[in-house]
Amino acid sequence: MATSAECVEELIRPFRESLKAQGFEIYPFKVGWYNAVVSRAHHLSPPADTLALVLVSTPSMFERCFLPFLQSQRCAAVRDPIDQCTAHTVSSSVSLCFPNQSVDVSYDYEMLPSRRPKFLAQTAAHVSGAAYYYQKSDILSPPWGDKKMFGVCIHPRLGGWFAIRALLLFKDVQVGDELQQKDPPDCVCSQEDRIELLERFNFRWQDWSYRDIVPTEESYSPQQREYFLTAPGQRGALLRQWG
Ligand code: GSH
Repeated sequence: MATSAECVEELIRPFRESLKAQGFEIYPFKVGWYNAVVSRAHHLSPPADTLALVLVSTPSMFERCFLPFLQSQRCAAVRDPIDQCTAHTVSSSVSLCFPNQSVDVSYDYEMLPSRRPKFLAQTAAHVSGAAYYYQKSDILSPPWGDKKMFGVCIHPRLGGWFAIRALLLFKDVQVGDELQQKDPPDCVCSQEDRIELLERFNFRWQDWSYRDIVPTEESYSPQQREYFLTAPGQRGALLRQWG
């Protein structure tokens, strides 16, 4: 099925709204935009015009979706509760909103047999316009010599207070030229700020200061901070303490 940009928006609107109410955002893009910037080994296999969506969790996901999900599990010990909550939410919304579409979902926590991630989350976020992926190559004279520096995505409204959760491929939906690629907002524009961002992310990521490199509309609540600052093995005990 060939689809125009308005049709894409129409097609995904109910899904966008359902996920927004649960603290997630979606951003559409075409497989070809992603494949143009990754090595062949990371290529997604559908044709270039295939519709894809990247899913990100916003700060309110924790209160709107995760805590209610835990309640619904009636205290059953859930392994990987964050991942399970995301998978449960996405698969329910996909079946509800796209009952007749073939939608292939890859999650951020899934690996291929080669141990490669199923998709490069930060690249998907960048090409979709969701969040700018700042890398060492964005610095004109990097002060770190040959040192490997990991890149990081910054969202224009959420800074670093979000997470990239999934990639959805709509194998039967081909999009025409009406869907135009837009650069993500370049919210960390100066060289000094980009250097500061990569240094905070690579040398002090645990203090989370990289997340506040730009002013944000929302950030994680104290309860959510406590949860994510607790080692995954200790989170069960924390949840029991919260009752
Ligand atoms: N696999 C565990 C679970 O499913 O509960 C851990 C999940 C987890 O803590 N994921 C991190 C996360 O959501 C990495 S994406 N962090 C939120 C953040 O860093 O903003």
